[in-house]
Amino acid sequence: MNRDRSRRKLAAFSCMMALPVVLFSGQARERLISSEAEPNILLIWTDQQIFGMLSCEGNQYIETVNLDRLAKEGAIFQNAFTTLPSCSPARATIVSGLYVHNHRLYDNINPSIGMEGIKPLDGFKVTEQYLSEAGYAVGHRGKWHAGEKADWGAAFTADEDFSEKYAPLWDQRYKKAVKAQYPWDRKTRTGTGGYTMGKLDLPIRQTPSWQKAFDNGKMPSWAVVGETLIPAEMLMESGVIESAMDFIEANNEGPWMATLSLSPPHDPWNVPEPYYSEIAKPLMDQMQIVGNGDPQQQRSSLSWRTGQLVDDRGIQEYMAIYHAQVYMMDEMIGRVLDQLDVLGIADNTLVVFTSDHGDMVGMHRNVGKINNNLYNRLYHVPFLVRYPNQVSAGQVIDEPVMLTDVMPTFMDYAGIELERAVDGMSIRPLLENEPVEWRDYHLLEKFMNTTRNPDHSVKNMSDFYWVMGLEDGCFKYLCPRFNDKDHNKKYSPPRFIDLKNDPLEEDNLFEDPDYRKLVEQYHAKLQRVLVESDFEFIDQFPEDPWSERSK
Ligand SMILES: [Ca+2]
Repeated sequence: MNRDRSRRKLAAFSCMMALPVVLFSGQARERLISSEAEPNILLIWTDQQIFGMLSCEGNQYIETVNLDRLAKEGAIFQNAFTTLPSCSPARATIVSGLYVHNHRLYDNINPSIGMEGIKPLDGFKVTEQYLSEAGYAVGHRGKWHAGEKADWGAAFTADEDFSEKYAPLWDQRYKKAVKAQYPWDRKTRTGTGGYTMGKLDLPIRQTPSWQKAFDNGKMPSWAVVGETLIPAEMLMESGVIESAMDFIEANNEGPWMATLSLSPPHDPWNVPEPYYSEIAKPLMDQMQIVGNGDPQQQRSSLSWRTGQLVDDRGIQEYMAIYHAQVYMMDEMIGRVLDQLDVLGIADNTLVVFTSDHGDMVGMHRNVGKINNNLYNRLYHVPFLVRYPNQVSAGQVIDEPVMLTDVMPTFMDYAGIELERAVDGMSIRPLLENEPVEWRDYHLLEKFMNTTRNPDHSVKNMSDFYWVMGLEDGCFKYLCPRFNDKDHNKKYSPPRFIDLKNDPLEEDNLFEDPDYRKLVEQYHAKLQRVLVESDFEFIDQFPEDPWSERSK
């Protein structure tokens, strides 16, 4: 691939301490007012996919030819981050353009504790609603996980468009068929032939290390690794793909927006044949476990404790299956990209590929995403953009973008004016090499033990705590709110990491006197970013990074 690195004249990640990065000063953007027709918009997201899994991102183990094609014909972003590594908060950010602390869906939806999805209150609007009102046909296929479709009126028309559930209609048909074909014992969750039913009721023949750990009885129900017996064409993802293709064909006249929401490489980690034998199995011997994080730092984290239940081979098995899932998704996504070509609409379709957040993929022997140290691996996601009509091919873009930027970018290209300011910025100037003042950091967020009252205030303040952070590719600072519960302090201490010299984030420099000045600077900058973005708990933000905090 011939990537044009020279176009980015100023490094986005100027290691900070710096003033806000001004890439170029303020020429007008008349050129961006285009007479082109509104583009179709295809948003593709997988669930829990880290940056670096695609071959265009440097992965040596698998060839992801379809997504590589997007990068080759468009732009690849090297520094795209989610702001919070959980499904519902991240997805609400994608569709709203807001930081989690502003859309306030702090954690995964859980109505039983009052954690409800985003709602169209107080002028709060999402991408799909704006586009629908502007005359777009809007279809969402697969898991949404950010709220209830009924709350959003006519923005989504078909029953399976926009639901809390994964893909309701397909899901019912699918589960019925699976249960008929693979009877299993409810109590032991195993079936004849030794398969396990994972969280999604998939019959999965686990790999040897995972079966052994499962038999020991301590494994969380989501932690399943192996080969599914369901053929690829019967997987739910195939249903999502087919349904999206039907939607695109039916609305070929355009403009339309389709969201293709795919679950893998999420747990339960499994692939059917031929992916298991041809991709996953040969990779198991090759997978390298990186990082040997201090157990003291790791033991509060479920993903580390889960990793302790299997041997090294088990970690390799999980990493290999994760790769095979990415490979399988690439093939499925390729069908939709091919359809755009067949229909002759690829040039006028803006395609964005990303993921809601990352996964530890074996780093420090962690399995999954639940780690209190908030490693970059949980935040750094793939981000590809292709729009042949207006975005030149083969670009590699280093500026730090966040999932907050997706929504304002779509609005920019669709020519829609926002009714209310959002935290994200349109990446269009980056894509079209136009002057723009750009940020030089990622904001990192995490909220724990939080539920909301109907007025959106936080319940149970004594258990509630947050971690806010900044990273800029050089250093990373995590600042937790302490409260009177000791365990919070123990679980999520402040962290200061030298990312250039310690990419595995093993050495916490927060207490190191040599870094005192830098910590102060990052602390001040984080405070400024939070003030500017109306952080509602700013009164809990410590004046001094090292002070004891109990508010
Ligand atoms: Ca997720």
